[in-house]
Amino acid sequence: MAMGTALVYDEEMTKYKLLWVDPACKIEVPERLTVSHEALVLSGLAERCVSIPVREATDGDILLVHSEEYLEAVKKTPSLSLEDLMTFTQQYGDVYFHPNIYHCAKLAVGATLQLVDSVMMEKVKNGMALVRPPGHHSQRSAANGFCVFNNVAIAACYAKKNYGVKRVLIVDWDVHHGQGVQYQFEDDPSVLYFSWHRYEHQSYWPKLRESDYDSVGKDKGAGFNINVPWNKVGMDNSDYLAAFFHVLLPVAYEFCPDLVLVCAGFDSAIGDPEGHMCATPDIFAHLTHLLMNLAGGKLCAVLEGGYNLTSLAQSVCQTVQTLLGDPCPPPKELPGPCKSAVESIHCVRSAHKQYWCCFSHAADLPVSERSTKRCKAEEKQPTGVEHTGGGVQEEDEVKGEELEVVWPEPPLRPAPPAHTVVVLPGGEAPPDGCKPFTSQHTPSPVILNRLRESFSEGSDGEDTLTALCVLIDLVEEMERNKIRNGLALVDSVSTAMRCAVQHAVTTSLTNRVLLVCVGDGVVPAHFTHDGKAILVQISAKESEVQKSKYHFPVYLKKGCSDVAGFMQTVLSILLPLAYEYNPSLVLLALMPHSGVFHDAWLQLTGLLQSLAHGHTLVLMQESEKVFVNSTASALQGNPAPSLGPLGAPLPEDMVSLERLRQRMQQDWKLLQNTDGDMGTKSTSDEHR
Ligand code: FKS
Ligand code: ZN
Repeated sequence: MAMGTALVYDEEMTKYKLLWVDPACKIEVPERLTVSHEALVLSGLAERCVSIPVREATDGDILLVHSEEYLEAVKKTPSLSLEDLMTFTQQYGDVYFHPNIYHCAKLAVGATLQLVDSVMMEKVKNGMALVRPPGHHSQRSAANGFCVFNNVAIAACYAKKNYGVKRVLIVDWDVHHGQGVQYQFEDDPSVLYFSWHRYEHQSYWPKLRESDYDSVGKDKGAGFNINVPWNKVGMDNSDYLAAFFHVLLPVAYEFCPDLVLVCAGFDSAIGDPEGHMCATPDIFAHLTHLLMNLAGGKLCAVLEGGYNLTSLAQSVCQTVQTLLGDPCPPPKELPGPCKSAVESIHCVRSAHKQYWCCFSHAADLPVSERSTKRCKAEEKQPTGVEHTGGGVQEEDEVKGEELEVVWPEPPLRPAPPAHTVVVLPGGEAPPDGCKPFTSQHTPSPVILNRLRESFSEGSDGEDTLTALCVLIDLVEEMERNKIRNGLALVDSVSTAMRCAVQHAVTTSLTNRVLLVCVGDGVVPAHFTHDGKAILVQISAKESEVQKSKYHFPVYLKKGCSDVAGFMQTVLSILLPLAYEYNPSLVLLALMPHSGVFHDAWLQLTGLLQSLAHGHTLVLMQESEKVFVNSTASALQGNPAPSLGPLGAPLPEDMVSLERLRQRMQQDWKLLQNTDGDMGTKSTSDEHR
């Protein structure tokens, strides 16, 4: 399995800048790259990466996306006079040229392709390229929005051509719409493009009609272009996560990419003078992590925008640190998506329901909404707007100085000294990279007594007790951050789980336990009454009734053996719930004969690692031994294998999941994906 994280960077790409006065371009400065790189060096992250040299892209590389005429025109720019550079620049929107930009643009493409090569040849697992100029606005024959060549679009074509990659997912989390990427792959079903962007009903740059949610792609590519327009500024961590849980991730898993490319712009983070959004830099740890189990972990992040140098540098570090495998910082205070975000998410899901099984039961838009949206846009926008989006004059900034936004520095993300330990029945060798856990502490008499009372019935009482003491010690070592993950093979999952959760909720260190049970079996639900634990059980047992707002019995007709239904549950119910709950410990139980598809279980295990500082204790029944090695590998951060393109979940499962989601969304706001009163409310311009 490929290991390591690539970092592709060359200082040469700082050697061009704006040579004249242009308010639209003054934010795109060389320091964007130097501060990002310096932050990686100072934090010690750079030296943990595999440093990969850049190269110049060849004409052949560039021609994968751009026209010969355009390439020839850009080739001439190094020898133009200042005046001629200005004139050349004027034919495009919001971009500037410099005598050295052609060289840098070739390096930016080349850096991106070097990254793709390293990942595809399995020299590394994943990586990031820090580049200038950015790429996602540039088009076949046009520079636009600081972009000269479309780095990521070229990379997608290159990977298809050179490595036989069948499906590429491009995730554009930059705050601007990468219309250049959209145009390139509009009719191409082999490249799925997802972009969220500040839109404000088409009043924000590049002000394009085709950036709205109803541009879904054309011809064979219909359904493979996904736009999430943000119609208000101030979108925050909840809004971004909701878009991932309810739009991107279900589609991405259904699509099943062989490679994930990220247009990693950080102008979508707080403090950015362009984006005016409120998501904090640590959210990029989560966005990154949530993508890291797709495509067998093959993920290439390529810098696009980001203009607040502090926010940019922090966000770059969060991204790289996650690629390296350090535990994610728990995201605090997730109040759920704002009304406007829910409305956008609802619109996208409904526009795409005919293309993706995961949306087949998404609510339709009210008829009124479909038409008003279009009217709003058409009133504002006279016909004949240029495709490049550069034709419309920007309103001058009349506000004067921007208010300074402050936010706390992202927390450190220390990795515990031991990564993953195992408790196996006598004599079994631990899986690769895992230490056997040896109990060092004897529980206090109080705890021992409690254990005796609750667990030592039956003939092998003392043996059970000893085994449970080991488990308790393991939980405590995890709480003390001495150990990140544990895996225990036990003779009764139910008992072990009851014991571990009881201990965890009665010690002062752990205040919230997320219990995830895969398969049928009796599970202790009484811990969920006061919210100290939350229980999600995915099973084929219909009878379960919900006992509290902390109890989620998920019934699937074929139980966990239906991969599509299982993943739908994980992505759109379990993850949003888990993020909102923000557990300090995750207990993941594999019940006997759960029937869960091996790789789907590994996906679940991998995905849950972004919670609770990466602390997961997996309990499995001895009969499920075949899962030990692969589960240990997933706990160690190795990407889970791809599931293959997912089919449709059973319609009756979709209906019951939707019913559960609706019932719980009052208590759990991150479960919201449908605007109940869309089209019936009049004006509320507040963000919340
Ligand atoms: C000034 C208007 C500036 C141009 C915005 C370009 C954004 C570029 C970017 C990229 F990633 F390409 F760098 N309008 N008020 O951030 O999307
Ligand atoms: Zn941007």
